Amino acid sequence: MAQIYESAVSVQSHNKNMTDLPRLAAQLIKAGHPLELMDEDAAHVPLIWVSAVLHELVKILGDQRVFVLSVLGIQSSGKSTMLNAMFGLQFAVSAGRCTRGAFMQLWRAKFEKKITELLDDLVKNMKRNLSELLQLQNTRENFDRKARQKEYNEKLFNLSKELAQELKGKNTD
Ligand SMILES: Nc1nc2c(ncn2[C@@H]2O[C@H](COP(=O)(O)OP(=O)(O)OP(=O)(O)O)[C@@H](O)[C@H]2O)c(=O)[nH]1
Ligand SMILES: [Mg+2]
Repeated sequence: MAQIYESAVSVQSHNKNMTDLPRLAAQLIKAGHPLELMDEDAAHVPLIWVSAVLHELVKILGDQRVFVLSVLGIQSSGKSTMLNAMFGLQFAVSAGRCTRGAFMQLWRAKFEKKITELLDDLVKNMKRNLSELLQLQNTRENFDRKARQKEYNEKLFNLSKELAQELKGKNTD
């Protein structure tokens, strides 16, 4: 499609079918199909085509935030495996080289929900940690109080013992 469109543009063709091509490609991208950004066999990036498709895609998507994540790496370094694992995509994975060129794919993410879930988890964890901390503090205070009470009782007992002995001594004098 890229070659046909760029040829048509180069001869200034205003054929409606030709000018419709980027819009059709943008619809395919929105439906989840990948777009070839670079044809590695020809070592060529069809800039006119890619720009026209992206322009149409922006029109279709409207005022939505689009984050771009680029993954570059040497052959068979696990780029596709990582993207598939992260986003549930279906890029071909193979021990030998399986991708030629560069592709882009649109992935719809519901970040708001994810952020809410993350925040909920964070708050839950924080609450759990805080209650564990309070429990620990209470146990320690309890323990300290008991230890202090025991110490006080022993002191009292010893003092009364000493007093009793002293009194006994005085009585026998
Ligand atoms: N041991 C190990 N193998 C991996 C890992 N990630 C991917 N692989 C394997 O490495 C091979 C290449 O993985 P791909 O995901 O196809 O690599 P790629 O970078 O997309 O390759 P090209 O698109 O051909 O450049 C596959 O056999 C994967 O199963 C990893 O973390 N550990
Ligand atoms: Mg790959």
